[in-house]
Amino acid sequence: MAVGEQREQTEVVIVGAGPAGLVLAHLLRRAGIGCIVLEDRSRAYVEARVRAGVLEHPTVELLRELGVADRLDREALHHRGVEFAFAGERRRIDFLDLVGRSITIYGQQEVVKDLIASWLDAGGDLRFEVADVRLHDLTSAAPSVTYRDADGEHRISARLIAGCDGFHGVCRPSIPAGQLHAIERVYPFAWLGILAEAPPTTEELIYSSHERGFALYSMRSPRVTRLYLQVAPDEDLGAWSDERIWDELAIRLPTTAGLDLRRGPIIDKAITGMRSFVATPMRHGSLLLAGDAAHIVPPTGAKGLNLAVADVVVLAAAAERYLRRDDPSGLDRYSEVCLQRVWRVQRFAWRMTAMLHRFDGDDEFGRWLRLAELDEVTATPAGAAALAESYVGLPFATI
Ligand code: RFL
Ligand code: PHB
Repeated sequence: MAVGEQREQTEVVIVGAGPAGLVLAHLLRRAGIGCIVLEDRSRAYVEARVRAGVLEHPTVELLRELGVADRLDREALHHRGVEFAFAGERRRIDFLDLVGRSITIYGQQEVVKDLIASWLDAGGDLRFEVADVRLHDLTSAAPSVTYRDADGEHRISARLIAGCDGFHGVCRPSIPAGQLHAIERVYPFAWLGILAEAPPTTEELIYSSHERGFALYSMRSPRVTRLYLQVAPDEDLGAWSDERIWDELAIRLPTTAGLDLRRGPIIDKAITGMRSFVATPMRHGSLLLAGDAAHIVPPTGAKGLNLAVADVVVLAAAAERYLRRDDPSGLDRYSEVCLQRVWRVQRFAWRMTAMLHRFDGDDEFGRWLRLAELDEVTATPAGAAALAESYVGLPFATI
């Protein structure tokens, strides 16, 4: 133990204040379980990080149950379907008609802001800008987490540690080599995403499959559009002036069918690589991985945030059983229960990705197969219902 180290104790240390860590903190508070959340970035940084926008039905219901959906209920957009554009046509599928549920459009950073505000207002312990987070003695009876801040060195002893620190965090790499198996597929393209101060001119999202590559028309509010273009995996963002981005979007999106692609100031611009990744098992001793720390899905399925929330629902139930009833059976089943959903969602996100993107080197046969698949999911009731069921979100698992 380091000299001058400040020591504390809690029931659960949560590493990471993204959607997984913050929703978990609220779930644990509801169960009366003590926790401390550690975040290496500043509050301003995490509240400004632009990412997801599509919330599944079960995610929204949970945010309501947790009492953090007042602003969402006032400001979010509710979409009852999505459109697919391909082969010069636009076809819509209506989730509400097909499966009786719909989706909600509300920016991830808005969800994060609401979760943080409510957590701190009620006196929750959330420490920003902590440095050098390390996990210790994960398979012993006395695990702990150390970190540094302006006050010096800290050690928090806990019963459980929740690794909610995203794909590039420290929790997954803390598991010894040989104890974790990683399964990965990296796609030969990336997404260039922009946020623009331009009012959307259609009501729903448009997933467009074009011979020059995929494009997605999405939005955040009645004043802000969110748009994506498929680009090369090593694309240079500097090569994309605002004008070039708008011109390319105008080519790939079906602007002749009533979509007026209004241009406006671009307020965020970034390139994101595309991968599918699963780390298994999702538990090592007292460490439970959740969200992007354990798995990544390509964004075409709009699932990463929702999957992170689904994990922590299971994690909270398992933790409660262990900490309140001294029953470790939930912890023992945690990985298996989460991975069942993870693989279903992986399959859905992979399928959306394969169906909608241009693959360099693909032959004519492959291109026709993709069009046939788009036809099937937009023109047959069974095909559309299967897609709708996955898109709006499976019910949460119980443990
Ligand atoms: P996050 O959000 O990455 O949060 C992890 C947090 O941990 C912090 N951290 C650490 N803290 C302490 N110590 C350390 N050593 C730490 N290292 C990291 C980080 O600063 C951060 O605050 O993971 P989480 O909570 O698992 O949430 C996952 C989601 O963020 C992610 O899956 C989604 O954004 C994915 N995603 C989408 N998901 C959806 O459900 N619907 C969508 O429409 C959707 N669209 C998207 C997306 C992701 C995208 N990008 C940019 C990857 C669109 C895009 C373009
Ligand atoms: C978004 O609005 O950011 C968004 C929508 C649908 C996706 C991915 C991202 O599949």
